[in-house]
Amino acid sequence: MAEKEQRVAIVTGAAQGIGAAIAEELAADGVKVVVTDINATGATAVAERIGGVAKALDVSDPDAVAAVVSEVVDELGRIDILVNNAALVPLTAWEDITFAEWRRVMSVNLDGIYLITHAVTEVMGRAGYGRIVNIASNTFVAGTPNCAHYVATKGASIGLVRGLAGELGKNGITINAVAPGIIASEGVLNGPHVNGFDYVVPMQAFDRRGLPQDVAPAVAFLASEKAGWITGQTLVVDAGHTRN
Ligand code: NAD
Ligand code: 4PL
Repeated sequence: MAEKEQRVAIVTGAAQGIGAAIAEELAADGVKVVVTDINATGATAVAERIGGVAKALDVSDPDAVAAVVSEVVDELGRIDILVNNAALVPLTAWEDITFAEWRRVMSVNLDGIYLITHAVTEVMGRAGYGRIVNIASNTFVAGTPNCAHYVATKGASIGLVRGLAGELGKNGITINAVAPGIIASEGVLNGPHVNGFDYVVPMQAFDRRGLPQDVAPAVAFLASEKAGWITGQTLVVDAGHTRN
């Protein structure tokens, strides 16, 4: 990577919550952030706040992913960082996980990661440099109930990190996962997972709810120049809720 040129990041699902905090943290580090989300209005608001670029993007749509990645290359010339953050965060008992519900979650949380990672690694491979961070979840460590499909996708995102690190390393690309515990994002605060704090906070080392801003610095570190000797790893960011 040439020195002093502004790095470019794509963050998916960055209109709110953890993704927005990651976009903000990367921008504070001097990175040009492409704020992508299926919610175009929300993405635009975040991009305006942080001096980034907004792109409407449903990560489960193959044509849309291809179009956005090629637009970013045309407009900004490079992609140094990809943060795979977009996900559905459901709370659904196993008996209610129909095949349609299973596929809905797989298509965003897993197919979405495949599609954009496959497109972006081609660009990064040509440059001989890249940083990829998958936002997993400590539900894969804790075995959190009533979201088995979600937990399966988060385990798979860690599996992809482990399975891909060796191949990507040949092209100067690192790929790691960050696994947060329960976080007071807009999605969690406005949904059924909000009840989880009563159970989880007492298991944490720190007696308060985790915030999106508690997760973002770990992501920014793994996306930085300084993390060049770290790949294939998972960093759990959950106030000590789980310990592995
Ligand atoms: P959130 O629901 O607040 O925000 C998710 C964002 O993703 C939204 O802006 C939404 O519009 C977007 N999105 C949904 N479907 C999309 C699609 N098909 N294409 C593009 N964007 C899409 O979620 P959050 O709590 O901030 O979670 C962000 C990430 O962190 C997810 O990967 C989630 O699994 C992970 N995570 C969250 C928690 C938590 O407790 N909040 C804990 C661990 C991991
Ligand atoms: C511990 O990833 O890690 C609720 C919702 N509780 O999405 C998560 C915990 C949730 C989590 C998660």
